Amino acid sequence: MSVLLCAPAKAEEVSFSTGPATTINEGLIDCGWRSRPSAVGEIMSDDGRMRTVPAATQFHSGPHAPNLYNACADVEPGSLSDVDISAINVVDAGGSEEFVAYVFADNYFELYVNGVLIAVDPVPFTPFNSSVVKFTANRPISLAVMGVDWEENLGLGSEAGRGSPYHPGDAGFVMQIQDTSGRIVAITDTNWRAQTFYTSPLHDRNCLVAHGHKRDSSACSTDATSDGSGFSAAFWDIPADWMEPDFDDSDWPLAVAYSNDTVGVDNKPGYTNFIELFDAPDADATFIWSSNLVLDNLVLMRTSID
Ligand SMILES: [Ca+2]
Ligand SMILES: [Ca+2]
Ligand SMILES: [Ca+2]
Repeated sequence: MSVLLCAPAKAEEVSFSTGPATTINEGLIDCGWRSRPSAVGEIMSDDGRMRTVPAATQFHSGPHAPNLYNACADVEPGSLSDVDISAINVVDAGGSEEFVAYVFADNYFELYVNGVLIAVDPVPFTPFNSSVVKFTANRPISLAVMGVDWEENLGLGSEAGRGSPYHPGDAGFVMQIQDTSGRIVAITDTNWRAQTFYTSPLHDRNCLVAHGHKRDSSACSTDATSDGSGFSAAFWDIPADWMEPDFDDSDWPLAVAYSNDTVGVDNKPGYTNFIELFDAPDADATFIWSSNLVLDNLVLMRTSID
């Protein structure tokens, strides 16, 4: 048999869907009035593939990250000094050196260390929470993060807000990692790689520039509307081994940094109560994401620690 006769599937090819997804889960958690429902949907893209929106996650199978701040769990310390870090369980990522990671995601993250899933965000959508994850691993350490900007209008990348039923929200991911001496060994910065795999809403598909690893939606509208029900979404297949230490991410774009003001954290105590971590003066972790903080809703990010 000749494989040359078969055109190889182009893994980086974009496919589109139109309109709302079908809800398959009304909400991964229930946090009452304080929370937007973290619903999950499915929609068929034009290539005949069923897509899970905003993302297929391991929320039910992965280890939930311990809380730094989580109003859903009534964990609301006023500062780091009110948190007993020594009581946090240590996850084994296949090594002996111990580390602690502090994480804030808008809205959801899954964290892999050396290919091992060590933490999933316990609050997929809102209220905004933060996490503290202790793990053991051997250097060099590969870090791989799935970031998801959750959505209320499934498949349409938007939620009710600011006077519109179809307001496209923004995203962002920030993390700081220390060793046992308290030395900061990793922060989110523009040395990371970041690639989008789900971009929505697209008022007009032609605004998207998609060639191979270039996925540029900067020409696309981010305006809220009164009716976004007919908008499109763009999908790219996620490589099965994207979280592995030896995955080649050299074709992915570098992460883009976003300011606290742009992400809008000033009213989020899961962040502001811990600025000595997230805005450490000697090593200020910055919010990172792909090139479009608003429209790119499932972004994979990678870096490594020597
Ligand atoms: Ca969250
Ligand atoms: Ca910062
Ligand atoms: Ca968004």
